Amino acid sequence: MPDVSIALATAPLRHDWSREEVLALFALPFTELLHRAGSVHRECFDPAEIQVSTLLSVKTGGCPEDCGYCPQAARYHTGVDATKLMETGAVVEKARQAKAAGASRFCMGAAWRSPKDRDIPKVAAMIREVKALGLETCATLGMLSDTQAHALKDAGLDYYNHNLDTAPEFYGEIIHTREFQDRLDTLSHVRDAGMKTCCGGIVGMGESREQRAGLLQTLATLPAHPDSVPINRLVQVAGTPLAGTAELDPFEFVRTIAVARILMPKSMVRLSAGRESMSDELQALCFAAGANSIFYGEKLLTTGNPDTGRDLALFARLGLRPMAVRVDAADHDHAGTVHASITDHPAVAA
Ligand code: SAM
Ligand code: DTB
Ligand code: SF4
Repeated sequence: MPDVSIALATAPLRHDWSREEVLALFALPFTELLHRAGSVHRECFDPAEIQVSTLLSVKTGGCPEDCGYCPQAARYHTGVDATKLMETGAVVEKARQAKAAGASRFCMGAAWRSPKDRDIPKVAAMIREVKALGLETCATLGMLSDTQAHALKDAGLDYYNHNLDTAPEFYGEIIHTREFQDRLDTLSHVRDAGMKTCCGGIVGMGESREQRAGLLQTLATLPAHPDSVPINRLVQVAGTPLAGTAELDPFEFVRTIAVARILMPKSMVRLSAGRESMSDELQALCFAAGANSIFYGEKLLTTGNPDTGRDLALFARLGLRPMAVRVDAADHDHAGTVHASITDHPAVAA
């Protein structure tokens, strides 16, 4: 196994990928693409390690936005009831359970267009207490102002998730209540505040390969590669405009993961929403293509995820193990691995 810290210091990062280059990667013979992605993966990471994050919806439903995929938009009849922001104590208890189950990062999600300033102290209290458990903290709360981003950073927030969701030229077919540029602005506030970015998108929304390439090209040409890149496969929820969309070819999904890995070698590429309906074999192909992170726990925000027993059994069958908390970031100083709590999780140590 290569010395990860040396490999991280030497592997080149590019921020100038052209659409043609990205499409040429997509067009490679499948096995050649996997070989290249697997080689890049090995240069930067131990391919047997998977970063494990657990999600909690701290404020569910009732969202004023119109994202065509989302069960939490108030305007669609999806059966998701709107709730208030959870109490801090209840969130911390969920975080404790996630840690005990083997997660190293805890991500708190809210169905907001953007947080109100009065919400920030409440979310800050959650972040402080979750971090005090020894977990990495992540939040996804919608658009952030510069001041809000700094307040969350001061509370100890490590990562902020804000997705581009799709290519700039397809975006207007999916979301009408905020602009693509608004997303770029939030990401810039997050970076300027000194937090790590978690930014990816959704595939299987009826976009073309060119548009999948456009999403990845945009991610890989941001001022800094996102530290985590969630690749979600659309979870089709009855009542949303995208329910009934033709399923994406699973091999095309694997290609998307592989191209993301090649373009952003040092980022955590997360096999995100959509795993519940994937076979173990498809997930294994995604890991072989360079995915090295998952959401872990029975629920995403409002929809299902594989139960932890299935994931731990899959890890065991594939010889994978959870990654320890890392001091890392795609374009930041790579200080190597800080071994924390979970590599020896009893369920996978054998
Ligand atoms: N409201 C905030 C926002 O939109 O940024 C945070 C929560 S929102 C649910 C986070 C992300 O979840 C979205 O950007 C989208 O990428 C993903 N997502 C939502 N519904 C999904 C679905 N049905 N299938 C796949 N991904 C989904
Ligand atoms: C991300 O890219 N995917 C996660 C997380 N970031 C917040 C959310 C997936 C949500 C899937 C639909 C649901 O469970 O409501
Ligand atoms: Fe609201 Fe976020 Fe869902 Fe869009 S993705 S409707 S902003 S919760």
